[in-house]
Amino acid sequence: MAIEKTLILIKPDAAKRKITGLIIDRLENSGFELVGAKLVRVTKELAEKHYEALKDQPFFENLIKYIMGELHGIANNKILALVYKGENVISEMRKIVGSTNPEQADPTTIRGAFGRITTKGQFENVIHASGNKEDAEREIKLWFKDDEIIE
Ligand code: DAT
Ligand code: MG
Repeated sequence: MAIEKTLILIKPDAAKRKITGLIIDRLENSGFELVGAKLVRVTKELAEKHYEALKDQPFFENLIKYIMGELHGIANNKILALVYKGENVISEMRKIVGSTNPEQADPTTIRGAFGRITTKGQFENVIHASGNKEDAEREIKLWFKDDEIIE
């Protein structure tokens, strides 16, 4: 069993709706160790790098606006970024987070409980969690400096 780290982002819809605490409560109840936490100003460059694998998708442009907080009027494009560590933390956090489509997500998951699809078709799924080991390593490097991870 591998000790891994995973990147979590509390997305702007969650910040706007003041459910950051509820979400962190669920993450913390997993028992995994928090090893990184900070507010990040999301530049267009950071957003596009984070979602680079999706650049050809029709929803890409709105996805960038979403993660930058521009769909929700978040001042200074800020977002809360967290890193959790532990055995199989990547897949275990994905279970807690739930499916990408919030309407298909199990209602006991974070996305199932708090996510929605707007009438314009925007997925508002309240949280990001790295999908696999490669993504997690790339994403943590993108969002955090080495000395901001405390372990
Ligand atoms: P996940 O966030 O579950 O890892 P992903 O990496 O495939 O999902 O996509 C990243 C984000 O892009 C996702 O959280 C919401 C958005 N997205 C994905 N598929 C979508 C779709 N079919 N329509 C609208 N937004 C979508
Ligand atoms: Mg993903």
